[in-house]
Amino acid sequence: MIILHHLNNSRSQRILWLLEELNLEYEVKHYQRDSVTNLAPNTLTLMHPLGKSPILTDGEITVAESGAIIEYLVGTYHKTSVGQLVDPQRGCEVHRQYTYWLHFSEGTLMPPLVAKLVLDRVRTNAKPFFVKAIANKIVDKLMAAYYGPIIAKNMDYIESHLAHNAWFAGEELSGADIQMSFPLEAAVARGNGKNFPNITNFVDKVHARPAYQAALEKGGKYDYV
Ligand SMILES: N[C@@H](CCC(=O)N[C@@H](CS)C(=O)NCC(=O)O)C(=O)O
Repeated sequence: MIILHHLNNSRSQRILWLLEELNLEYEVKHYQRDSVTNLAPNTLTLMHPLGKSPILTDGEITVAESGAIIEYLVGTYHKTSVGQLVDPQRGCEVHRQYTYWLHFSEGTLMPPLVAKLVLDRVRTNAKPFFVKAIANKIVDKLMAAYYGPIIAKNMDYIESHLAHNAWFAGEELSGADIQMSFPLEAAVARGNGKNFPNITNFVDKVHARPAYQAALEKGGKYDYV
């Protein structure tokens, strides 16, 4: 039996979506973030030493890392599934695009977004007021000189890719779209969609899919829809 170890409001939501697109039978084990630290509970480390979600178990097999989980599920179950998701075959441009975006999501797009999230928290939580003033100045400098331009460049790049492609690997839905969905829906939910109509359209298209809606029901409250 496939079990998804699912943390609320997390990257794990996209694995639920994939499980639904593949029409697989699975169980969800729910974990709640700490209300103060936002971290995962220690019980997740029983499944994998790093205790980060998503983690998938399939009988004796344990897989961590969203990209690895997507490759595992598509590689193991695509042949027998009845969904619309494609499994691009090696050696063609669609596969190269699939691999590129599968890695781009966590390798290039997420790190500066996570850094921004952490810096925003520093800004919010710095106390007392004179420390806050200094913290704000440092955060502003880091954002202006480094993370801000990187995030803008990444978003522009994605926006122009989606101007010419229905989905990330071309004309059909693939695991690359599953992997790209989380950072893009988080960006749109935080109000960054207005400058990126193609990204907004992608997120809307994802949210309209019956499999995505089914995944939402299984996952519980999710802040990025
Ligand atoms: N690159 C990993 C990142 C995993 C990750 O950082 N997950 C977050 C949820 S979005 C998490 O578990 N955070 C809670 C914590 O770090 O305690 C993946 O794509 O699976």
